[in-house]
Amino acid sequence: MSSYRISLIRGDGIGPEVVGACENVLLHASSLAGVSLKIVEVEAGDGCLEKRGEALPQVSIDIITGSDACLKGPVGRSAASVIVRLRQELELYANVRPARCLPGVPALDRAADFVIVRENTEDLYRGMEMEFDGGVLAFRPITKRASERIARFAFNMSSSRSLGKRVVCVHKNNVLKKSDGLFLSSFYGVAQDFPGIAADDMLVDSAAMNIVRKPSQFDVIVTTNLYGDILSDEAAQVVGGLGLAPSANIGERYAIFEPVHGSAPDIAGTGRANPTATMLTAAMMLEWLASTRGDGACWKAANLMRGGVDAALSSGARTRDLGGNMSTADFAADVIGKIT
Ligand code: GGG
Repeated sequence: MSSYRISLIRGDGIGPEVVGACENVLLHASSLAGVSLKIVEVEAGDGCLEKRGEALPQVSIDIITGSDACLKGPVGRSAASVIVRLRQELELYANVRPARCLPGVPALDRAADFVIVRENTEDLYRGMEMEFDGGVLAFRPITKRASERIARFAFNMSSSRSLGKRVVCVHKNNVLKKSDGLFLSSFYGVAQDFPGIAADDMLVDSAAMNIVRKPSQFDVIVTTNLYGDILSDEAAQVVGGLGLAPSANIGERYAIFEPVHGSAPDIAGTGRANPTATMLTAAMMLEWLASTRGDGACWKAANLMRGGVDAALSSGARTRDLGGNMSTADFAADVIGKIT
């Protein structure tokens, strides 16, 4: 039986509920597939800040880097001190956010099936802001190295997918001539190495419109950090909502998996949160373990998790965000019942 250490950040707000529900499904599917997971708790986020005076203590980073993968729930007001810092410190340069329809869940376009690949280490998210002349200056670093690295990741992702074989670079180079100009020219440079994949580009405002107008035209979108953050919420809504949207932060050595949604403090503790996004996120984690470790049992566990979610949704199981009345825990129990 293969065995992995999974570091687990439960997060704030609805985090502990969705992560707890997901954990039960993850452990069930993994043990059926012959994968043993040792869960190691990691303190991070608003609760940790209150208790220890820092949102991300060094000991938490050490546990994450000492584990095989990290599963993270949403963090509240300290998100920048936790996930944005982890992305930069661990060089988790690719943020992968798939938008895929799920059985029986209404979507704007059922043919939509695309992935947003967001550069995760640069842009305004470097947090380089300073007071200046009674106002504020914000710096937006964009480098050739990071732009080429994320473009290569996006082309490789497109070549691994069965659909589309098209990568669209999203930018705003008609206004941000130097920064987005460099991102775009780096993209077309890398495109030369992938002659079998169509390379195209789109202004970010036009992309925002086209994701709603005709999402099925997209296979892989590659973009900078802030545009990717915004467009991925829009993409999630196109295929059913934020309660269903998973994501992965991938680097050369480490990877952290988290739902796209935030900590939703308004519904925390009510049992109303949809744990599907976290479950699909855990399935992405198992797939990453499968591909980086060459472990077929992890593929099996990932497929069991996805199959359980699909079967539960197909049979009409629904949390409140999707018009049903199931609680977070009841939905998880339903998914577990479907995994045999
Ligand atoms: N709108 C969804 C949400 O609140 N996501 C959490 C978030 O903003 N995380 C920071 C990030 O993804 O960069």
